[in-house]
Amino acid sequence: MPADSHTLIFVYGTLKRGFCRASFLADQQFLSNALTVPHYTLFDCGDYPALVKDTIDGSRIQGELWRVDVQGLEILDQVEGVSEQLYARESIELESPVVSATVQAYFYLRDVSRLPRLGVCWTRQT
Ligand code: PCA
Repeated sequence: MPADSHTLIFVYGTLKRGFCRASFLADQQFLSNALTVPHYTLFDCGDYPALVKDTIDGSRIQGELWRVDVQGLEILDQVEGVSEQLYARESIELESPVVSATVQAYFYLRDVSRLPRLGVCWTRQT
């Protein structure tokens, strides 16, 4: 990947503006508020939310769309525990805004069977 390339990231939890990990996006570009297609579910991990794919019983999840550079993406992957397999950064489908490029989000990899389901928008202040 060339050093000047960027990735579109949908954030839905602690990375959103005003929440506890927002500072990790301070040098990146906020594009807009965003809404996924209705194929995802949010679960409550306590201090942060867990997004999983759910094409049967999913919802439209609210979040934000950001344009992140290579260095920023490395930091986000660390913060979100990608190497510990807490989250994996994978493609997500948005309903709005309509973007032709691939958008990625952090999907939760651990067991959600005992976690409470959240609504369509995570708003916990920490
Ligand atoms: N941080 C990432 C994934 C879950 C979380 O709390 C985000 O805001 O998208």
